[in-house]
Amino acid sequence: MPPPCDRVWTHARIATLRGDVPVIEGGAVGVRGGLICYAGPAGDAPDAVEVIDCAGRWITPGLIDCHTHLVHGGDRAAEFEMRLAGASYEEIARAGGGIVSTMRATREASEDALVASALPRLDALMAEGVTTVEVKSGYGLDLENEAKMLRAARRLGEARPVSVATTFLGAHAIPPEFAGDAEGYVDLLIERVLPAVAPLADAVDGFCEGIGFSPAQIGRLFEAARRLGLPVKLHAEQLSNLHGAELAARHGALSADHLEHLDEVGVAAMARAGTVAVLLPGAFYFMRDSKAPPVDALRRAGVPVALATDCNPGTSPLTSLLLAINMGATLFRLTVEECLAGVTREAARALGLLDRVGTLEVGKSCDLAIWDIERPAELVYRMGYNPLHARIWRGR
Ligand code: DI6
Ligand code: FE
Repeated sequence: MPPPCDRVWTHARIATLRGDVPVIEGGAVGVRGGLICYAGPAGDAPDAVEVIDCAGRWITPGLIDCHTHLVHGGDRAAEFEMRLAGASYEEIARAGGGIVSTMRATREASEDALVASALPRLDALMAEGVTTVEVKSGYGLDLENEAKMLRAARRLGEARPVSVATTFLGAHAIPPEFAGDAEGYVDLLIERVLPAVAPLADAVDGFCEGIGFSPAQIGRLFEAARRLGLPVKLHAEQLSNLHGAELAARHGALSADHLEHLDEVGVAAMARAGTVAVLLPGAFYFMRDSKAPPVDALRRAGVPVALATDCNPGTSPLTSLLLAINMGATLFRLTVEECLAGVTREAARALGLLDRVGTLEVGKSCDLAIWDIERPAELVYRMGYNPLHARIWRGR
């Protein structure tokens, strides 16, 4: 007899997201010490101290939002109005708005204020079953304020029952004090900021774009990150094709994100390196983009595809991962299976956390979303409707 579980959820339909047994009808999930100790047919489930009858509901892994900028000061509603009146994102950025306007608001905010303003956004994600969220810095753009953002991000995980992965995005924009001297700013990041914030960051990211950083600058940053043992990821090919995805793949990146302008060479490089394509349909929608990422080419090459909100004040003020997957299906033509895998298994892979979360398998964290649905397609199909019945993080 196996030792009893702390708790078993039974009479459930289970989308395990495992390749071999994707769905278990009449299934059960058991937890012991916060980890899954059973996922299989209800009839064979071990005894448990507490048994919860799911009455036929679906259980999926807890959702994972693998690309967010949840922590930031202020908002950009006024810029949104300027864009409605015809200004472009790049025009606004070049005129001192854009990322730099959020930088000012973020520098002015205390760490406590950053935590307080991010919590409602986090709560909205969690209300839809999110159990792991990635949070980037990138609106501080100096040592003091990047560290403040990363500390605020880590504190979100103390304030709520959710796992937080932090990413250092110092190379998000060139701060005004380095105007015209991107190289000097990258030197500062490499020599001072990155070594100091490394203990607060789980990965390093950059914005490789005409209005951001060149591939050569990102390459220097990535070398420094890897010397410190930090994995890398990249905002690549969002507005133009600078071959950032290839660069990221060459550095063994966990993911390359956005990818609207990705070409076949970039796809092949990502496939070889096992770099996840993180697609961000909220930004595509909000920016009224017309060029969708090359989903067919990614599929053909076997590149894993994840989906995320990109929650940020400028290009994707989106706090619904369910709406993100609806957009992934409608705007990018992903299948229901791809959408669900994109916010569970592949999102875990994009964070380097697949050994701990993302599928329902013995030994992984017992992070569950329990849904009032008849079939998984409902999670993707509805817009602005939340069928979450219960959310379990580490077994409770
Ligand atoms: N790409 C994005 O979509 C966000 N950052 C990035 O590099 C936009 C961030 C912002 O406009 O505040
Ligand atoms: Fe982003």
